[in-house]
Amino acid sequence: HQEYQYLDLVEHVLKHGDRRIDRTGVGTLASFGAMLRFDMSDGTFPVYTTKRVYWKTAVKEMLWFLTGQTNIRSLLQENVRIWTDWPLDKYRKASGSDISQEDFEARILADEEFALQWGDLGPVYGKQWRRWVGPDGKEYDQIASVIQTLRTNPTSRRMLFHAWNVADLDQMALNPCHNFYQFFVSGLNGDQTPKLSLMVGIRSNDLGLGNPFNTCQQAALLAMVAQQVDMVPHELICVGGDVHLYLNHIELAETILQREPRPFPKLRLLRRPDSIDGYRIEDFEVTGYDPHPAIEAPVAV
Ligand code: DHF
Ligand code: TMP
Repeated sequence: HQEYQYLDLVEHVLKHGDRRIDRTGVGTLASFGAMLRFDMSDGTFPVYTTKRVYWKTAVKEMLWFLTGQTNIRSLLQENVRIWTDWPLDKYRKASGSDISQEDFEARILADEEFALQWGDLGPVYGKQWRRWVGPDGKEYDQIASVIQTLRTNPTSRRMLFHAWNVADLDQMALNPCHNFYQFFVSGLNGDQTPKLSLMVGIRSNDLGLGNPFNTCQQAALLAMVAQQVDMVPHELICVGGDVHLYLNHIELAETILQREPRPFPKLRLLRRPDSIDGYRIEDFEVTGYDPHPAIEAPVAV
C-alpha cells in the first residue's frame, strides 16, 4: 500500500529524528530529505486513511491558491479555517485583546475593511503563483505559463513554478513551505494519452497536519492541470527538506502507526472547465474513502 511511504517516514522521524526547539517553541523531531511517490494512474487519489483527512478543505485551499488571493476572508467564506491562527495571532499582539477565534472570524466575514487590514497573509502562494512582480513592475502568471508550455512544448525541462520570492519573504505571514512545483510528461510517442507527473519541493513539512493536506491537494492540482492539457495524471512526487513531527503530535503518530491502511479513494473530475480558473469544489467526486477516525491535534503557530 502506497500509504506505507508516509507511515514509514513518520516511523523513521519518530525513531531517528533530531530533537530541537523550533521557531514555534513547541519543539520537533526532525529529519532531512524525504521522498514520497504516489501513482495516480487509474484515478487513485492519495488521501491517507490512517486518520481522516479533510480532503475537501485541503482542495479548497488549493483552489484558493489558484485564485491568486491571499486574504483569509475568501477561505472563511468557504468555511475553511486552517489559516486563521496566523492573522489572529498578529491581531491579538497588535491590539492587546484576547478575542476568540470565532469572534475574529465573524468580524473578518462581516467587516470588509477589517478583513483588508487584518485578514491578509501578505504575498503568499496565490500572489506569487499568479502575480509575481518583476523588477520592472510587470506581473507574471506562472500557472498560465506552465499550462501554455505543457500544451506547446511538453518535453521542456523548464515547466515549473515557484513561491519563494526572496524580496517578498519578510511581508509573508509564513514563508512558503511547498515551494517548487515541476511538471514532467511521459508517453508522448505512443498512441496513448500522454501522462503528466508533478514533483513538489517542500522545504519544511509538518508530518502530523501539513503533509496529509499537502499530498492530497497537490494530487488535486495534478488532476486539474492534466485535464486542462488533455493528459492523464501519473505520479505525484513529494520531496521534503526538514520533515518533522511536533512533540505534541507524538501520540497522533503512534496511533496512526498502529492502524492498518485502507485502499486510497478514487478521484473523478465531474466537469471540464474552460480554464484552470474554473474549478469548484463540487467538481471533485471522491469515492471509496473509508478512513480510520479523525485525530485532533494542535497546530504550532
Ligand atoms: N503550521 C504548522 N505548524 N503546521 C502546518 O501544517 C501548517 N499548515 C498551514 C499553515 N501553518 C502551519 C496551512 N495548512 C491544518 C491543516 C493544514 C494547514 C493548516 C492547518 C489543520 O489544522 N488541520 C486539522 C483540522 C482541519 C480542519 O479544521 O478542517 C486536521 O486535523 O487536519
Ligand atoms: P517554518 O516556516 O518555521 O518552517 O514553519 C512552518 C510550519 O508549517 C512547519 O511546521 C511546516 C508547516 N507547513 C506544512 O507542513 N505545510 C504547509 O502547507 C504549510 C503552509 C506549513
